[in-house]
Amino acid sequence: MFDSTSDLILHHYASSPFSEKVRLMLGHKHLAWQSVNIPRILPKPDVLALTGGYRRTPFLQVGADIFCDTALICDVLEHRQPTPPLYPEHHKGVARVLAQWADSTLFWAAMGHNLSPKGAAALFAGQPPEAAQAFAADRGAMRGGMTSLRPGDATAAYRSYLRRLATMVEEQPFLLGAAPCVADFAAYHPLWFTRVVTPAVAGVLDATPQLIEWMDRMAAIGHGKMSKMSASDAIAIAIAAAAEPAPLGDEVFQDDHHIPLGSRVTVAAESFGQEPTEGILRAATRTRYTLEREDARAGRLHVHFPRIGYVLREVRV
Ligand SMILES: N[C@@H](CCC(=O)N[C@@H](CS)C(=O)NCC(=O)O)C(=O)O
Repeated sequence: MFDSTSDLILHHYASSPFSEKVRLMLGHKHLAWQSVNIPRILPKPDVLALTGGYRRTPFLQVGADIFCDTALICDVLEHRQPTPPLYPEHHKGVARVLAQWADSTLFWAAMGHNLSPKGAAALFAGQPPEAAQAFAADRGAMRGGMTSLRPGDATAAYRSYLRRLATMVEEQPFLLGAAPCVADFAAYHPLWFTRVVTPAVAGVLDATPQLIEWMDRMAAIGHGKMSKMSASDAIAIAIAAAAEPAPLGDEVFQDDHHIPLGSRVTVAAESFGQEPTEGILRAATRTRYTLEREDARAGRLHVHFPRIGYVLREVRV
């Protein structure tokens, strides 16, 4: 059922909710993958050697191709292994819209609750106070000018969202039907963080037992076949001559910014970790940007970003 080896390399860490989303999708598709453990906070020199600036977690590496953001990783996995699908035949639009809501609105309400003083204290219990301070400083800097929900408001919203999700699994095993789809993986990971990473505040789930049963069904999917890899081996794979970036498809160039292919550009997240990646714009399809960059340690790479949620700018020299 599983390949014994795989060129899919996921750079992630155990307690990262967005990484749990991808780990479960790899399991859903019965894929084998290599696991590179990355730091939770900056500095992340090995990450930046591959991404060129993007510091969020996780990202997927295939040879010299780097895929940033889990929404793009979903598309890459679907292309690689179409069955079982992430985008159900008759509900593609609603599945993507629900997933986007879960990855943003639901996620931030859940994290506001999870990292409330009680949750955060439990998370860092037994660690020196500097660990909690360093984490808070790192995430504070990532947030920049973003407005954050206050803990009580986050918990109130989270409870409402949990009830809404619960009604969706009253009469069917997964959010949109008999099988899990991209919306289930996106809605699951913030709740997984509550239940598994910050159990001190998991009482919020008790009011919706049918959602706990859905979470058990999601957890049972597993993580596929994972083997460990070091960051230096992943970088060596990127520089290996055989790992030139994959040829770009002949998808149509969609120019929404009046920036021609071949221009020097940056791409950065709209919010939360806006460190830019700079390179030459090699593709801008309907859904993604591809930048070519040369790294002193990792060689010539293609770094791919989704359009949605990212800012493309021309670098004027
Ligand atoms: N939209 C991004 C969000 C990724 C994200 O926010 N990840 C969190 C961890 S789960 C993060 O990057 N935290 C800071 C870090 O790991 O450096 C995605 O879908 O990949």
